[in-house]
Amino acid sequence: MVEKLDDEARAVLAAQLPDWQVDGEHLKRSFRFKDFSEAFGFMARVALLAEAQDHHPEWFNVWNRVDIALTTHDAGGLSVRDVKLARAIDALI
Ligand code: H2B
Repeated sequence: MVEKLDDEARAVLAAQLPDWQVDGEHLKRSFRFKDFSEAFGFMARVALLAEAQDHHPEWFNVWNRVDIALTTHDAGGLSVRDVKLARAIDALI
């Protein structure tokens, strides 16, 4: 069972993941693309990462916009799995 991040680990998230916002028990980032095709292609690549990590985003798409919120349902909050997936998503951009 994965553990929630402790206060010390949460305190360094902003420095570790400067493009993500910590919002309660979620890590959030919004992406804008040229059009729907680019946005959906990105989502497909994220989906493959998510499957490989067995860790899945909460997300919302409208045309060229993709909003991603990461949390660990099994832990009831943020865990290292969210940090790992956020880093992998950043590496796609
Ligand atoms: N994704 C997220 N975001 N949190 C989880 O706790 C989680 C998941 N658990 N994907 C995984 C799948 C779990 O349900 C399966 C059984 O491994």
